[in-house]
Amino acid sequence: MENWERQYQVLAQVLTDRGLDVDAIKQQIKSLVIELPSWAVGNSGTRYGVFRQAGAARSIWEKVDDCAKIQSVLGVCPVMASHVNWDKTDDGRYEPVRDYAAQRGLRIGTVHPNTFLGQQYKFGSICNPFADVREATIEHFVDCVRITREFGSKAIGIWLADGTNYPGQDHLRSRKHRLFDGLKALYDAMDPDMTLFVEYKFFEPFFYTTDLQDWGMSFMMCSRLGPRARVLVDLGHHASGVNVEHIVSILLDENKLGGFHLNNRKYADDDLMAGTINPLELFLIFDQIIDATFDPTTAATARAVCYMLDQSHNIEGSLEGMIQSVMNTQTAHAKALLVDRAPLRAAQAAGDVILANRTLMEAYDSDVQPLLKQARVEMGLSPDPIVAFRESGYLRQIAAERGAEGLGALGG
Ligand code: RM4
Ligand code: MN
Ligand code: MN
Repeated sequence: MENWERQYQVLAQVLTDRGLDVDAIKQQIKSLVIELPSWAVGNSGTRYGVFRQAGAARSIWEKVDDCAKIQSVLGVCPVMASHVNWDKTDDGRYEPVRDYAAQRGLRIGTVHPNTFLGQQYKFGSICNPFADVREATIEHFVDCVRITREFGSKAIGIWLADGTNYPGQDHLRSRKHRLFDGLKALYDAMDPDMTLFVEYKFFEPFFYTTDLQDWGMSFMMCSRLGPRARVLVDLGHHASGVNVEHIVSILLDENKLGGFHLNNRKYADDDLMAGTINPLELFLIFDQIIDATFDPTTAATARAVCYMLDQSHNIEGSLEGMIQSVMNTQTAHAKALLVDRAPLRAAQAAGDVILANRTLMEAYDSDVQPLLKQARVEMGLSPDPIVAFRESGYLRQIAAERGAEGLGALGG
């Protein structure tokens, strides 16, 4: 028996003694699906440069292959999120991508329109002062609805790069009206069973104003659009010190939380691996979500939350970076499943600050790795997906097939 198996048995007994249903917890671990972003495989970089990776995906087919490989070691990522401009065939088609993904055991998840690559977007897309740019953007939106259908997906995730750089550059209230009109055009073009995720970000690529700058703006737009519009929280899109789990709790309570772009930040939109810089924050976010699953007024929203990675792997291998991020997310989720909620509520109601905080932190301090390993083994997987990935020799194989340019010390 492996060491972790013994640890699992002890943990399972402790949890059972506490009145928790260990099988139900494992079931929740197994069913937390995380979408893999097609745009995170392959080479990515910063504005200063790109460190090339051996065997980096060169085509949409290779991106699908890489996501399928990641899924084969994780088992909870059968979905690839898409950025429309980068995920089509050379002749501009999407169905072959969907079909190829299906052959590899993947479906296409959230479809992301692109309103930031193009000369026309200098002053924004739907908030642009020029009507022709706004109209062309709406045409792109309508096309994205068609693409979403062709992909067999039911979700569109919109992030707008719209903003201004200088005071006085544009009329801010007019931009707000243009923003709503553009989003409404997209919302109205969607099929009745499609959901729109509206993402916000406080700055970048513009620096004076950003039209969808915070959760309040996103929430306001979604509320006015209707029930199929929900807020998407990208963990890297807040200023330092912002309490993201508090935002999450409010959005859950309003039944307006749609999904996440998982990553981690130290300073700005750093797109680092999820759970690396601030694992406590990720745990506290999941704590809010799990807590909401026990409340009948928020349970459906909490259960329907869509999780995606949105990262940029600059120095770590992109495939290992994605695997590690999913594992870190699973760790935070599993810890949140262990929170002893009845004593926590009792301590809160009694104003016992110390006991309340201790009760929450007890879950955070628990070692959930044996539980995660057991859940993976029950799914027919290796207990450690990074080890399984390394042992598979996949990096060596793609480096040989696709070219070994830039192969580093850890290249496979
Ligand atoms: C943005 C935002 C979007 C992503 C683009 C590439 O900062 O996070 O979700 O699609 O970057
Ligand atoms: Mn994002
Ligand atoms: Mn971002």
